[in-house]
Amino acid sequence: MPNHLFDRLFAPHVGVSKPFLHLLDGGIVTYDQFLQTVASFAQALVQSGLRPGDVLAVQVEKSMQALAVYGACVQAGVVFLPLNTAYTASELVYFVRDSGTKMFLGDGPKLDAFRGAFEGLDLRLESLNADGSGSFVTLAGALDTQFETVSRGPHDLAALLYTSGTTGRSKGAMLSHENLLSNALVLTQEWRFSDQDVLLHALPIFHTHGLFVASNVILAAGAEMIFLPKFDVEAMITCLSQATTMMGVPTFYTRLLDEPRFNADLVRHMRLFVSGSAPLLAESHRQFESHTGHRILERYGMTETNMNCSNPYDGARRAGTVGKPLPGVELIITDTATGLELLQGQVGQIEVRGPNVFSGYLNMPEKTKEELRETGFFITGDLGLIDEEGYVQIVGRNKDLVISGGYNIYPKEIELILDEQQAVVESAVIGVPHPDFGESLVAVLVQKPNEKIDVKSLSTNLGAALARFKQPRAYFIVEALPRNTMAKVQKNILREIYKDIFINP
Ligand code: MCA
Ligand code: AMP
Repeated sequence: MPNHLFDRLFAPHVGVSKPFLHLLDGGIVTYDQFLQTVASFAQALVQSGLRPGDVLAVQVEKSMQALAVYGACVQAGVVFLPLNTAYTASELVYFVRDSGTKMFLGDGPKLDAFRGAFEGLDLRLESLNADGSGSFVTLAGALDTQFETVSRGPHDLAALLYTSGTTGRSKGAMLSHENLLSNALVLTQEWRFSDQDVLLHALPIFHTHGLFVASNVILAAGAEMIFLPKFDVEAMITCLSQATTMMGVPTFYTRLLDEPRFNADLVRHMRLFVSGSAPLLAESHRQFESHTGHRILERYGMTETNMNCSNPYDGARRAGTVGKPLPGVELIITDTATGLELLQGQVGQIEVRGPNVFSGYLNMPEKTKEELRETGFFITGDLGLIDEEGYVQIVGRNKDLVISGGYNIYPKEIELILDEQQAVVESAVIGVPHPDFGESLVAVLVQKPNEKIDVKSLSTNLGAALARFKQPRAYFIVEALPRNTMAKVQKNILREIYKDIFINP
């Protein structure tokens, strides 16, 4: 049966004995072994009662098996919903409810802790542990290692990825087989990936970058990955000599630059370093080149659109730019007020259209209409310009978003919780420069008269509700928040006041 994504990315590797994954313990997983695991997992999904179009939510540690769950969903026509391992039970309940998830696959010990929170939901729970064991794997172990692929067309849903929003409510971006496949094929070609490549993979696989950009490109090229459980400088230094390429967020590169053993000799053989998910400072770009002789290739994407732009493989990779729109992707700059297209060189909102662009937010037709025009252009919320040579520069954001170590954080979500805390009148959460994470969170609080904010218990409360990376790293109590004549909080003023607190603590 034809399956748009599976037929091109996975099926060609059935029976192939070439290595696919190199694991940290020295183990190797061949393509054939991986595809057998995928098929047995697809069998297990069916056995668990999932039907094509149903949603499987997955919050597990990175492993070969975790990646195979993604393949199994594609093969069985099940919609894959990966979730950050840092999410708390209360965050998970929202995703599971909103998406109508039929089954939740979680890390064993955590799953036990979540059972109470999930009570009352019509949800099957199975485990997949960091070491590749778990009830789901046991179930699959008794099943066939072949599976009759479920037919899926280009516009069928492949994945649902939640991205936070300016209202504080996360939105489920619906990504089709075509969105994922078109982008994987374009990137493979643009970045010259072949079956000779070995990618050093240290990104998490619950986001677009590590999952679709990295893993799909490797599958499309029939290449290999050194599959690290997480980013760790020591492991990176050990493994770089075996790799030809690496993808990372800017924090990966700044951390490597701080390591004396990371030098030109170590990476002389490397073919390509790709950076994205957050702005790479022009200074880091230059420092990397003078240190290693390599120019990082910076690209720009979003959960809703996959990758939009890339600096060229051949040709000038310009520091401070994200390159040109990828083949098949149209990118325009428009006036934020009128929506009319602006001229080259003018700053406005970035809009994109192409086979990579998602079909909308689940259960949110109004929100979809606001951001996805009838013409097919998606309003990214990023501000930028196109320079005289067609390179795109991102100069800011028209959305209240903070990117910390490559993770997106919408302040509204945190402010809503802070505003409910004892003795808090109101709050403003901002992102300020941070030497490691690029940006980090600061909470500015206004105290109720005659009451005292207890920051310690407030941050404990926040810890129960929000993933660690969304928790502010500094709190300040002020008399009042600065507001403009429209009574809107002037976060730019706050950002200016606190801009040095992590740089010169
Ligand atoms: C971990 N912590 C963080 C972050 N990561 N806090 C803020 N921001 C973060 N990104 C917390 C930990 O829980 C810990 O808290 C403390 O910070 C320090 O942890 P550390 O050990 O230094 O962190 P780590 O485990 O080394 O992780 C840092 C990391 C990781 C390697 C930069 O965050 C990471 O892999 N980021 C990549 C994210 C990514 O893949 N983004 C792509 C999204 P405590 O000390 O209190 O316990 S896709 C996307 O954006 C679009 C589509 C695109 O264009 O790609
Ligand atoms: P996400 O919602 O996690 O998909 O993150 C998408 C956002 O990350 C974009 O809207 C940009 O603001 C930002 N982003 C991704 N790549 C880059 C880049 N190379 N430079 C600047 N910002 C980026």
